[in-house]
Amino acid sequence: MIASSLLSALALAGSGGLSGATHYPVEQLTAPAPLAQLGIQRTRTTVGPFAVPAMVANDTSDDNGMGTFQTFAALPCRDCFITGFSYGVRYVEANGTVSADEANINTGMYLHHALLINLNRTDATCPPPLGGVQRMFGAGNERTYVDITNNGTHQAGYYLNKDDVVVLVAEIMNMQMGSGARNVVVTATWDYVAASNKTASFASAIPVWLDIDGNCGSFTNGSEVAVPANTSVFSYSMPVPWSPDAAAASVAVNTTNTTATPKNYKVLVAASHLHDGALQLDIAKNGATICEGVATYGQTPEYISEVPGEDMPGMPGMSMGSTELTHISSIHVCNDAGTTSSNDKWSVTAHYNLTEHQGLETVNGQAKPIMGIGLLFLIEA
Ligand SMILES: [Cu+2]
Repeated sequence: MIASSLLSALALAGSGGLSGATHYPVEQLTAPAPLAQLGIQRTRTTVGPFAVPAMVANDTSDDNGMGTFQTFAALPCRDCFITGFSYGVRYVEANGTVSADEANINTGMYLHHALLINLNRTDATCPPPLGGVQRMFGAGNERTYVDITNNGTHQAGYYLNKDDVVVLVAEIMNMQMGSGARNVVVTATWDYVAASNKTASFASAIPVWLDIDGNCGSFTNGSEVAVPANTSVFSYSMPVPWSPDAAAASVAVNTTNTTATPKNYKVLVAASHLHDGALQLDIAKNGATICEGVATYGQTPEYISEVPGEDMPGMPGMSMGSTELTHISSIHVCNDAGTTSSNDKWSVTAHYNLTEHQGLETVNGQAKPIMGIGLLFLIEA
């Protein structure tokens, strides 16, 4: 709920009230060979510290333990193409250094979601005024790596202008009760290539947000949808499908060609964001599923939390032994998801089963709102 008001403020008033978090030194990483052969480099940027408040025992709100942060994003380059992206979260240790390991749910830190917003671009699915800024990339605790090139088989990326202003909005939850705020940083691993790169020529990719909460859901409700009261098994679809003709405006910004109205696109990537309790997100074109964003739980120990058992009779605080709770650790990403044209109708449907996979709950056991978001990257065909 907090993030939506921040997003709409960004859309309507710009970046005036933004705080400037520290941008830590950029780390050079090694891009895999198929990417490096195209001239693509890989770096990791780090922004923070952000103090995430602890959960409070008697706070039954959805936002108990939630910290919402917005700051200027640390960008890897200018006049360049971002070809791959993923988020991470790390702790800031007592001595001020950043932890080598990820901060994740096994140690009580949960990346609800993080978004990059380009203030100089318009959104493909949400019209202005709210969509007068562009949702550029987003993910949640699944920390999906999106590779627009599909391991070097496509020469395409998100073009970052010399003067684009990009804002990071992060919602991070501290699942530890009453332990005081913990400082974390948000990391971003970027694959990128300079526009002047001579090894290959890159096409400009358009991000497209498909949301069960509607085209402007991020701005109006933070894309959060309430869980139905009477069932734990349910599916939600986008209220109104989206057609690609609206994407023409975004293309024009990148190409300076303001008259052309492109009709055909390649869908290079289809990624998904879901909350715990989800089975999958179906991304559909004209009613036919193009990509099944299947959620997988607890693949590594970082994605498994310990839930304290019931108190022993007469011994408050002494639990009967904990149980393990698995959380979404990856969501399937579809590369090369076909083509699309102006008349196609795109939609997403999120399938949840809170009996099979426990969702996020408030301290008094109420189901928290869920999400279902598809993120496409298109290029002109
Ligand atoms: Cu989310």
